[in-house]
Amino acid sequence: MRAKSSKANFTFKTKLGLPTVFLLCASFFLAGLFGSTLIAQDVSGSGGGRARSRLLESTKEESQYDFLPVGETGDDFITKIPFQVLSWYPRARYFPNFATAEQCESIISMAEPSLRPSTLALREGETEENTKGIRTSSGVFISASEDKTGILDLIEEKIAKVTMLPRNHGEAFNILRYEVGQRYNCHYDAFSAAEYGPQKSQRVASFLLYLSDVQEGGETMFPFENGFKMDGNYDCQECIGLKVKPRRGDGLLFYSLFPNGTIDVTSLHGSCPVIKGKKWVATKWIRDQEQDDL
Ligand SMILES: O=C(O)CCC(=O)C(=O)O
Repeated sequence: MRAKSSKANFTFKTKLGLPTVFLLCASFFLAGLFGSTLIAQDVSGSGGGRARSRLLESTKEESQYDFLPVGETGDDFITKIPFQVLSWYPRARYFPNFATAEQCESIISMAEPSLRPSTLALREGETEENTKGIRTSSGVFISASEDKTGILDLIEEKIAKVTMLPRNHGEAFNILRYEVGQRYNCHYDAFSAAEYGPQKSQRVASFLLYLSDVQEGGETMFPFENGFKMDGNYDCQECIGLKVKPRRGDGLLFYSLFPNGTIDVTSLHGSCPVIKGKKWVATKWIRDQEQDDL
């Protein structure tokens, strides 16, 4: 057997000649190198490793799934939106690459000329004066219908898909910019009747779309995550608990209410001060009732 195979090799080399074999090997090597470079360019040309998964999201996997008949408002395709569960207390999910870099840039350009100092919903006895310093960002409200580019419309539709909360329950996007030292102290997005009086509707969930990376600081923090520090001895300035680092295009969803409609106390959250860089984020609050200000 051994002798036979070495004879076969010998015949192959002598028929083609050593220079031809060398040329063939070299061309296979070059073809492989060229091909892999092309593939790598395709990935990095759209923004590196994270961009690759962006290309894969929301794809229609027609061959992989056996589709069911859909209702009037259903989709005849499968949507893939990757997520990571960050916590059950509060119910928080993270969505890498929820929006593209271009979409984020466009939202920033739309918002930047109209920014004003951010405001707060005031409790009884609170005034603008005595709440100064709690929320120091600038912001502007923009609804999807005001955005002629259609980007906020797409984002809003995607948020509705991941929350399964109807689009018309959402407030307009609040686009926020935090500069160095700016923050939002710990607070609830839901309004307790005891503190804010009776409400026409209640905030159920919040979706934050990070429009920029932040070099240092600026995390969204949940100091009471899983009941931690809930004895009242916490200092929001410490920036503790579950911290979500802003990365351009990523999304964060959390629920302020339990399924029974009561406020989840572990949903207390805030924005750590930006230490280096700038933070841009688009917040969408989603309520239990339709919103008529859209
Ligand atoms: O900027 C953040 O990370 C948090 C924003 C926030 O808490 C809010 O807008 O209610």
